[in-house]
Amino acid sequence: MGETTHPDPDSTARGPGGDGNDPIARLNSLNSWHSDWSGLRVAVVGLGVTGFSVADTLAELGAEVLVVAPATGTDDRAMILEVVGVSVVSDPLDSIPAALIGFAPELIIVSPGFRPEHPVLVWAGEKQIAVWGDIELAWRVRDKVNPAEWIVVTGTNGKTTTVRLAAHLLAAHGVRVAPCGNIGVPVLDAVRDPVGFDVFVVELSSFQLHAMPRHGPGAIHPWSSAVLNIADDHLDWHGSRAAYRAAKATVYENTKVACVYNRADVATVRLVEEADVEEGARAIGFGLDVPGPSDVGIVDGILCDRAFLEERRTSALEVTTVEELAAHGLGAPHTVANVLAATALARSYGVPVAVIRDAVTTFRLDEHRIQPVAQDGGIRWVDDSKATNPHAAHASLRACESVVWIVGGLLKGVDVDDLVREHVQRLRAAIVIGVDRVAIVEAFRRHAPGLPLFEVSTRDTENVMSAAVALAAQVAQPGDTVLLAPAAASMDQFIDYGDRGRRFQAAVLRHLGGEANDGSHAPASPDSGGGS
Ligand code: UMA
Repeated sequence: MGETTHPDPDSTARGPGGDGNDPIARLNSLNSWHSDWSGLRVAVVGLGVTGFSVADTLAELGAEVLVVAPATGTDDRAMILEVVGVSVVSDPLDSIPAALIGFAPELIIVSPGFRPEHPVLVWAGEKQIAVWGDIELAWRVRDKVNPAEWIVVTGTNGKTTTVRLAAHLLAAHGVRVAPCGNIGVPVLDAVRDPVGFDVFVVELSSFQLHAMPRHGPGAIHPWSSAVLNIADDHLDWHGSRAAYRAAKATVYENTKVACVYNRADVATVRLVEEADVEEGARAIGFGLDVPGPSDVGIVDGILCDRAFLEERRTSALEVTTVEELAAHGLGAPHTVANVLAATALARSYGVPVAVIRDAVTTFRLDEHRIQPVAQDGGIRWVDDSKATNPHAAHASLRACESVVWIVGGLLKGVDVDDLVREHVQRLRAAIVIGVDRVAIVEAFRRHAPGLPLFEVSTRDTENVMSAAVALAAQVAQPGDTVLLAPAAASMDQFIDYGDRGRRFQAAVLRHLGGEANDGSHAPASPDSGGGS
């Protein structure tokens, strides 16, 4: 995926644009908004946020577009696209839709959620049809208004915070900046914004990175790039840890100015060392420890830049203090690390430290990211629904002393054993939700056999959180934190992590307002790993 390959002679019988030219050459020539995209037959697979932006863009470019996606039904997206001349075929995509075969696409653009072994992508490989992701298309057409520089960010955790922070710091310096990508705003929407931007700060997921080529006209050349950390996540999608890491590595390729890595995470150091970058690009380390030359870090509670100054061998620039960050809700260690990474990215684009010092005081963290919900009777209720993998849950558990932990969801092939073992001492009780409960309950059975353990077995989205909150309220004691940090994805029972967090918050507020629980829970029996 992500590379242009030789099209099947049958599937290109009509030839690109009907003129019989070499299809590879034509795709390679499509490296500008102003290239000739007319008549190019493109199939767009998936019609979520990404598929819509891709199909709409291609229609505007004059391509012939077919969208294939499951259950487009009453979706407004399909109706809007049909108005602009896009054909939309609703199909479960368990096999190859006849409409797709008949369309004989010259190019397929796939949404990030589709796994490489999806039948449509396997078929494309067999037919040697080129497959791109939306990021590749966005890069090629980035010059619609004016070609913004790209600052790209990936990592297992902290991406969205760091992207928003970096954009906030750049904006404070008067840079016209758009945060986009996996953050929820397709890059193509930013590219087509008539205002035009100087910089895009692009959050890239491992799915998007997997689809990106490292060389050729579709390969991005970022101004700066960052990998914040690498821990196990999405292993079911990628098939292996090595494949997940390899996808993340793509982010550093062809960087022009600064490759930002995490000194505390050796995997990110290795990725920088292995990257092919442009002449003059520098490696910049960030971390909570004392910075060396070419690093940002902390000395005696002061965040320092020792990277972007001439005299970096002998001196450092003071950015802000940990105390100041804590006063503005940014004091958790992983958030400080995100501030340092965002600082490095902003400094690479010339934002002065004085601007950064002021700007961090006006930044607010996203909802559902270690968000305090309520405090009542000495018990804190905290929503970290954004903790969708063990690495993120570890960061929030470590910030609490005594925890009633609401955990579970869709594990995505990731092991929670180490996480449970590491935090068992700080747990008052655990409440396990979601479809993948067995692996979690077994981890508790192994590492915390005496811990009060409850399972919420209801599959009813409306009741999961009220049941979990009612159980937590029964066991929590003054001084405890009731922490929703699922270490798992939300899509088994909720629309997304935001939905999961909102339902948790609503259940907490309802409970504290005195509503009774609905009784759809049960303590785990000894057989299912339950404690007392
Ligand atoms: N679909 C299928 N079969 C599949 C996969 C998807 O039918 O095998 C369907 C989906 O039901 C959906 C459509 O195809 O109707 C497109 O789905 P998609 O999953 O590719 O999602 P988009 O709506 O296009 O959103 C994507 C990102 N989603 C994923 O990567 C799963 C969004 O990231 C991103 O904000 C958006 O593009 C814009 O770039 C979300 C996410 O969960 C927040 N990302 C993961 C993460 O951060 O861990 C990677």
